[in-house]
Amino acid sequence: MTSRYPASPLTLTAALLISLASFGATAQEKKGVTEPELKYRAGASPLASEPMYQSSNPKAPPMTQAEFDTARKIYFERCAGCHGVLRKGATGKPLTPDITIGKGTDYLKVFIAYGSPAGMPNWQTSGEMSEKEVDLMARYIQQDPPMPPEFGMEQMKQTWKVIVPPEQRPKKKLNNYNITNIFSTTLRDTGEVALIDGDTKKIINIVKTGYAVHISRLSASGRYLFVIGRDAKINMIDLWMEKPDNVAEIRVGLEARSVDTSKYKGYEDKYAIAGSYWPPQYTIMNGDTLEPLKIVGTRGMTVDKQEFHPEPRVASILASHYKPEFVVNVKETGKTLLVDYSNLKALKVTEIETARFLHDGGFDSSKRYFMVAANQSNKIAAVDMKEGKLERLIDVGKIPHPGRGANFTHPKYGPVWSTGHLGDETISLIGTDPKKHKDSAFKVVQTLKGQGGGSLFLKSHPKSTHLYVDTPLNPDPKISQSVAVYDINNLEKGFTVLPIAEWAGLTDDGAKRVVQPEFNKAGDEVWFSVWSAKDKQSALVVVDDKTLKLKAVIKDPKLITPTGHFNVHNTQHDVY
Ligand code: DHE
Repeated sequence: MTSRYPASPLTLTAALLISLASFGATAQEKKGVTEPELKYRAGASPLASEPMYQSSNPKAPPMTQAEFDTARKIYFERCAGCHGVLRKGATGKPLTPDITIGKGTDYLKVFIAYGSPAGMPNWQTSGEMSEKEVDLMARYIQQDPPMPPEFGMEQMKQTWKVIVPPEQRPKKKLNNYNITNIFSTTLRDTGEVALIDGDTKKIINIVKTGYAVHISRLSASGRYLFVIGRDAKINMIDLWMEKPDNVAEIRVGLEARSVDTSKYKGYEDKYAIAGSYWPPQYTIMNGDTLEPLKIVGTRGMTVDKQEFHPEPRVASILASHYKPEFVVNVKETGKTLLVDYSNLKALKVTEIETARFLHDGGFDSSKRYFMVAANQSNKIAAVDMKEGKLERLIDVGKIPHPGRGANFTHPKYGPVWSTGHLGDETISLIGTDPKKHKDSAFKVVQTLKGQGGGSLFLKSHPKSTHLYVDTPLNPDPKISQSVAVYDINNLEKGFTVLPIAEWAGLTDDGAKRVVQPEFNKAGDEVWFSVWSAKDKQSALVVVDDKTLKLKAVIKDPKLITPTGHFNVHNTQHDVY
């Protein structure tokens, strides 16, 4: 980030600057905020274009309707990710009128223009907002927050389409693909996924999905692929078709990130579930048509201060293998819900107190323990899926970001689950075997030093002796364009760097961020996305896991902004 300190015509007083520090954060916090963290949180919300009602607060400074609408759009594109839709505060501070009116327009203008030590970007001095826009935003955040519309059963049904009804779908697999080794690759900025044959490395189909598509998950049988976009659109793709394609779709809200399907014995392919950011709720659907069956709101009290939160977003969702339950992680309230789907008419939900702000996570190798990052608390919560209780909250590095994490057998501590961090260069290894390795269970048994902060995902495989750690959000291109690989049997040796972006051989000057290691089914090769902007070339790079040498580069003009990729077998069986 560029300097946050004044060199510009804004009228400041020393008093304003001093009080700014108290509104924003302590000097100590400043040290910890890194560019990657800011970049990662400041995603644009699809809510910007939703109609919203403006109520006027007589105490707030005046705004015309046109000014209000412009400011609202800017707010949802730039600010809502951190401060929340209703400005109640998420990873950013609360900005409700009871706080902002007291601060006044001049104070707020300084805050927006120069940023704060706690991580508020310096919108004006960085050139991202004009002085006029800063003034607009300072007045806007003193108005009552406009409320996006709710999205209930009626709205969902209006968007629900069964493109190919179950009775007209193939009775057996109609193609010759080895579907268990297909990869579903997110093409983020085109709103598509590329289905790639893992054996031949050829693109099978590019399937239209939701806006800024986010993740893919599999049905228990491995036949259906579910994809969710940030606009809360779910696409259901049938891998048995001659050319796998959409068979059903629905929108479950206005903004979302997570989807999964029922995995427990007897409920295979029966239900799908998706969580939304807005409205704050989760929806259980029929597993072969996406018909919405049950919507449950997540508004409620926070785990720590036990205060009401009006918009607790649903972060990761995973299906238990132990019971007919979905694990639903509610970000702002810091609660992990175990939702028993065996009787939707008498839904039983076990509410486990974990920590704020829950984000991503996955199972340990036995699948008994669910390990989830409470990223702003710098903790991992281990939840026992068998007993339905919190096993332990574990302190890790700064802003853990595991994806689903990586499991492997540590030569000394036995089975461990691991996470990298956005905010520092460490990788925390946590023991997960309370039977044979009681002393190290649910403790950080070893901390590895990685290439740097800005890590999003790491991966291993039961057949591999390597751990791969990406760092796509590190500000140093050398680090963001390569991955670190550790030899699991010789962790003391440190890591080897693989120059993945260089191996891709791209000729333009794109960002080439290397993101998300993902193994093939056999566990003998690892795929990476080399992610550049929409108008630049991107690629996928495949590495031989034994030799750590380049095996293949997949390039195609249609592979625009590839980010996450999901191998059918590994995603279906939670192998990571
Ligand atoms: Fe993600 C998983 C939310 C930005 C790629 N991301 C998740 C999950 C959540 C989430 C809640 C867990 C889903 C689950 O398991 O059910 N992601 C968010 C955000 O709110 C955030 C920070 C900002 C935003 O505006 O969306 C965000 N995510 C990104 C990206 O910028 C990434 C790197 C590129 C992209 O495609 O958008 C990205 N997120 C991913 C991927 C996963 C993911 C690849 C799945 C990891 C896995 O192994 O399962």
